[in-house]
Amino acid sequence: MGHRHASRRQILRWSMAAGAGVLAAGETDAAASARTLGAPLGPYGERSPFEKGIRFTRESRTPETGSSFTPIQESLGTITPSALHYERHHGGIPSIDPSVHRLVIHGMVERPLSLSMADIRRLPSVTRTLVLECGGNSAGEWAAPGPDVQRTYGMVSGSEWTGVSLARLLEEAGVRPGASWVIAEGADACRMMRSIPLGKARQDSLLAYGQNGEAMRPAQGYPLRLINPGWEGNANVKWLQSLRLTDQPYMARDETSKYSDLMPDGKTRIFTFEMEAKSVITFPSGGQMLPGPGLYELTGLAWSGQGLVDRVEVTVNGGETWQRALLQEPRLPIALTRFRLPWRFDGREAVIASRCVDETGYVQPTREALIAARGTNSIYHYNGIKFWRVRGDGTVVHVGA
Ligand SMILES: Nc1nc2c(c(=O)[nH]1)N[C@H]1C(S)=C(S)[C@@H](COP(=O)(O)O)O[C@H]1N2
Ligand SMILES: [Mo]
Repeated sequence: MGHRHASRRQILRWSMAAGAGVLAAGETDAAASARTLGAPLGPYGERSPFEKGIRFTRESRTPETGSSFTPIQESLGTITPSALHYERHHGGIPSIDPSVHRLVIHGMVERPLSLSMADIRRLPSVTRTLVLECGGNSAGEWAAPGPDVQRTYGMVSGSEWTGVSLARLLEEAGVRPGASWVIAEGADACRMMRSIPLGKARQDSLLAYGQNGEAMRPAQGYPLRLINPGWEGNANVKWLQSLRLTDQPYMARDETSKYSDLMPDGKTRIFTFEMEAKSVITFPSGGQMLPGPGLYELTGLAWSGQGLVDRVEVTVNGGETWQRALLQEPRLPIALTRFRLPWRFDGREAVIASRCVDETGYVQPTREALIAARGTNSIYHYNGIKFWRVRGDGTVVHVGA
């Protein structure tokens, strides 16, 4: 699996040959026009009006319940701007005043607690950069590969979360012997609930109030949400108002009829919390267009709910051979990991894909392997390899189109 990386100088030489990057007569005059006085300062930042990337919102029966997808085809680096974080709500976004919000910790505990946001913010804080992915991300791929990366793989985002360790609060409350589950409940209209094994809660669960350097956005769970690193989005209960210690799971809607997988033998897999390794090429990807032959940087995102991305392998010949992509450092466990590979498009059709291998040795499967293992009844937990076809004219479509 030998691989060579084109040097920066080679890339420059290539783009120069194609006519890009060459200073044209008159260009220096154009730069001078920027000397006129610019816009005044503002109290809260906006992006450039030239930037157009937006979330795609899937039609649903009511506008309050639904999903939106991050434009990962335009993402740079590994952090998703809060304004473009994907959203998934089952009962709309509640408006919660943090000065009256409380979190209760009760059930099988020695000392039930009722905490204000001020109480929570006084505790020692923890900050972690993590990926969050809906268990239903890429659901459509089970039936047929979809046309673009935003709608097929866009229910994934990366943020820096700040909050307090749940383990610490559980110590404070004193877990009674025999307790083995924590039932988390949201304050939204549907009172979304999930049962979390006590082991996870004691290991690395966070009660987050910060996202990307400021208070988290209302859509992400303001003022408080549960973050279970590496676990399907649904287990990260937003607008968190209650944690109840029990000796059995609640068997809530979202852990029985939803976010479970009906297997070929008619049995259902439930409580499959951990998201397995996954990756996708975001450039070039479906719907994009390469202006012509030449050297490009092929890039995408990889992640694993089980820890670090160990490597990402890329094929440009439909899976015949694979080569290692460069991984952006620092790599963080359970976080979006950017991969890059210089690639020369020679004007002939190329079928490209990426596959992620995580630190446990788990290899992202092909769609065929996934279907062979899980059948075709599944909706959730799709992490198959995604192939794009770069046509000779530079247009990019999904394989299957
Ligand atoms: N209270 C509450 N928590 C919730 C949900 C919800 O509807 N209500 N949706 C869940 C689902 S299905 C996902 S994928 C994530 C989405 O988080 P995000 O909207 O911040 O991306 O939140 C989870 N937590
Ligand atoms: Mo979800």
